[in-house]
Amino acid sequence: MGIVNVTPDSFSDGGRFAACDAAIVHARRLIAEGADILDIGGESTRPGAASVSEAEELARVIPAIEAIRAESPIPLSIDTMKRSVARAAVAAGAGMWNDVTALRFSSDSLAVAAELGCSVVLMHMQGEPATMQADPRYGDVVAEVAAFLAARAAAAEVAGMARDRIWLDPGIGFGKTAAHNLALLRNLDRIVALGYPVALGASRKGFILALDGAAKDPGDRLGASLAVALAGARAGVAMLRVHDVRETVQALALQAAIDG
Ligand code: HH2
Repeated sequence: MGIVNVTPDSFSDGGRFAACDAAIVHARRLIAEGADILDIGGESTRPGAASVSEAEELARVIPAIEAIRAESPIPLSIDTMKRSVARAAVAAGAGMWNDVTALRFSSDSLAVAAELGCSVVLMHMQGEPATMQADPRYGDVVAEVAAFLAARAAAAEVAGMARDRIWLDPGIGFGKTAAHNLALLRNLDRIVALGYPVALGASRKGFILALDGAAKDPGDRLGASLAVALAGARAGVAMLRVHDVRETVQALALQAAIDG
């Protein structure tokens, strides 16, 4: 899964159109590099990130989804907490709703996802993006994340979602210390054992700094991101959410060739 962010604030002098244009160019590149699916997001969930209004988020992601859909059949995912954005994105051609709140943001998110009939990614997060990294605590992080994901998957099935459309994600970096993230990465098989396809997003994330203090620039975290991708694939993770598609595809191909 290649990451496409449509966030105008990340471009020094760009407006909405510039961000959409840049997102389409970026999407073309990720498709050429071998992405199987693109995750389109219009709101950063970075620790401390400001939230974005519904109108603004729609204005960012829908034109990008329509433009990519017009030129490529690649599966698309919408990365949003908002059911209205998910609804519009599915109408524009997205087939997956990736929700970092595991469909808890609105009381009827589960029902909307069931109605849309799309695939969903249910991710674990402790707290909220603005404050989640302040002081994350767990008794047993792996057991608690697994129990949360199992409960959300069960709730999704009760709401009417087909089991094979439900993906689980341990939420690396979402209300977790570096030690919590490493414990989850060491025990991915326990998330896989829940019986749903598992997605993993660790690409360029901040916990890598705990192992390489010099990697202050996220673009400097490729080696660690590839290490996590390979470990995830070995543990049975079915979808890797990454920035560096070509390098990840290459690393996975080599691992598969070695494994025979
Ligand atoms: N991480 C981010 C956003 N969405 N979705 C899933 N399923 N899993 C993740 O780990 C995940 C996610 C992180 O978002 P952000 O910090 O905004 O940066 P970027 O989108 O560039 O990764």
